[in-house]
Amino acid sequence: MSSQIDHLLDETRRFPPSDEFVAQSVSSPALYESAANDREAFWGEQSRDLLDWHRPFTQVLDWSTPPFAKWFDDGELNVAYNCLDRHVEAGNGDRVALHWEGEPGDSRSITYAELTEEVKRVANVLEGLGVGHGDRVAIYLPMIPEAVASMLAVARVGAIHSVVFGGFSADSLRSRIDDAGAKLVITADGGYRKGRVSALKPAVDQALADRGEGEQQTVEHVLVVRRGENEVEWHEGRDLWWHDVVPAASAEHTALAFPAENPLFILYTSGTTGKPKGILHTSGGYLTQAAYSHKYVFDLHPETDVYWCTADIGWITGHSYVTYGPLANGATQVIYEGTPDAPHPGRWWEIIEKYRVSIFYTAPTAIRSFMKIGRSVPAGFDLSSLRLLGSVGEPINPEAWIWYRDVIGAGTTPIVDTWWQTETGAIMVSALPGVTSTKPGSAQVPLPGISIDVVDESGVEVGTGNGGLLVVTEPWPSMLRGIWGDPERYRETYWEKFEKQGFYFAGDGARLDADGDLWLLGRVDDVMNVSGHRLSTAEIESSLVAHEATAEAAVVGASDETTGQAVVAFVIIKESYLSAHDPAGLAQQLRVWVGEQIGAIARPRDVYIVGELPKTRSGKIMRRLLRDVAEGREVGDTTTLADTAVMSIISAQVK
Ligand code: 6R9
Repeated sequence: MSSQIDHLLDETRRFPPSDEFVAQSVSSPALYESAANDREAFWGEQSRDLLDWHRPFTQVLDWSTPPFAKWFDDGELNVAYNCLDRHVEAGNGDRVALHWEGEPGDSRSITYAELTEEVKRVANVLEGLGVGHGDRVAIYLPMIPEAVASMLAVARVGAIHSVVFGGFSADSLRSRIDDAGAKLVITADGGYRKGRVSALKPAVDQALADRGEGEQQTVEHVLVVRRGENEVEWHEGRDLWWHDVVPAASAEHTALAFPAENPLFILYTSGTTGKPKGILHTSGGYLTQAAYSHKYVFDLHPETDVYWCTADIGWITGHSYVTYGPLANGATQVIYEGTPDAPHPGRWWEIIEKYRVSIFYTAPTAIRSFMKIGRSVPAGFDLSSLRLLGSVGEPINPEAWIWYRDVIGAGTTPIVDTWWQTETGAIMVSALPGVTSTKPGSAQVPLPGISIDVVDESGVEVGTGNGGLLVVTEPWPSMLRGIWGDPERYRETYWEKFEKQGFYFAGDGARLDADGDLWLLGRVDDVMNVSGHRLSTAEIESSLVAHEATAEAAVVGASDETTGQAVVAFVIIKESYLSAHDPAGLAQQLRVWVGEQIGAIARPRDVYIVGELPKTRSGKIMRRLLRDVAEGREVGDTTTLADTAVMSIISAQVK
């Protein structure tokens, strides 16, 4: 690891923005100066500049009871009004909000006026179903315009959405519905993925079925969009077709003002334990930083740019950089339903050509998989509309960075590598494309108004040239406000480690180079990053041991050329199972099992059946050693193992 880091830190290539780019850029060095002068005043100005407040705030930040922050606390606003109505009122109703492209090639372009009207109708439907202020709504939809409209309608009535990625299983959906106590689920019959319809409604039916004793069924209705036209079961009285109720609803709906700290959404993410955390975000601060970062990091010119972020709304990137940031800024954007390679490997480039996309934001894992296919595929399309590229989700290696710039960006576009998390709500570290000379592989500098440091275990700054832990040293507007239903876990997970200093602990390792630029080095906890998605080792282990064959399981994230990390599992099978069953094919069965239990993204790349697991004397599994095996390396120091022979046995079994 450390020789690899040294190699990275030798990176000397610099890419200053062109004079033309600087001349037209919305950002300037003055932004840094003004934030440095008075951080809170800066955020107050940004918020007033970027948003419409029904009732202006008089105080920017209340940090009197850390780690529970309040931003713009006495202000009132409506988040959906800020993303929709005000653009129509300003005369931009005819501007396209969404160019939607379905996987099979059907498409729809929806203006701000049309989207506003649709959201008003949906808001009326929600209120008609008794969904209002503070209620929770689960959204389990493919990437279709109704997904964005649903989020905004929930926000409009002051309710709280919990979007669950459509690739998650019925079990994962069920636990999220139950944890949030959702009253309504919005779903679709199915959506297109990889050239065929993948059903969604059956997973909702399953998630809502079989409530055991003591389990409460909070869901009253299921609103179903017709998309896949696949056959679905129907629960009279509970289920409603979107196309029956939404067009019939009134298109008049007044957006009420809600307090700045009104909860906006819960989004579940993996932690170090098996139970996903419901990250809670609120309204005014979240929308301020989503809009601010979207404007300055992507150098947005809403009248002329066509922006495309490839993230699904099931992830935080889809929340902040598909729904809230772009729409608050009145941007025109593309959303795409399907996979990058359906029906052909040039699909994304075809979409960029079709809509003349100018700003493109995606993940390193996608870039690396395109690199594998080769430059001849993108070369077949006209990508000359692109003027800015972004990256998110995991470190982007310099090779992929250079390929992205050369092959997709014609060797001229700036690249912004954006570091942030579900918990931070919006981008925290990134170049500003009209200001910063970019450096391949480094996320570089905190945004104006954000304070980041790299410290050692005791919270002392490590200084340039050294590695340590990434911390955020001052509260920021879009910071999480807590973990749904578990304030203690919030404090423990993020604030306890540096309680004395009052730093937020991000869980990432980082290093500052001689220029003071940040290099992200991956998670320091038991969280893996597969294709930019966070997965917990504990959650997959608990799924594996839930299988009748498994006695014990250990999961590690092993480096993978395409996906960044891949899930590799080591499993001990029960004697009793072996005496009654043939173990052939069991590894494959376990892979499928995890996919069914959690979702396809959690399916292990490899499952190794082993006789023992490496443990310390206190019984802690030494995942570091298993990672050595999974990555085909010489196994490291085994002296703290209870049984030092165990690693050579495992290595032999894996080969
Ligand atoms: C936005 C998002 C957060 C974790 C984070 C870190 C990794 C995200 C990164 C990056 C290096 C970047 N991460 N962006 N690492 N460079 N530009 O991905 O949120 O799904 O919560 O994941 O992803 O490890 O802690 P989330």
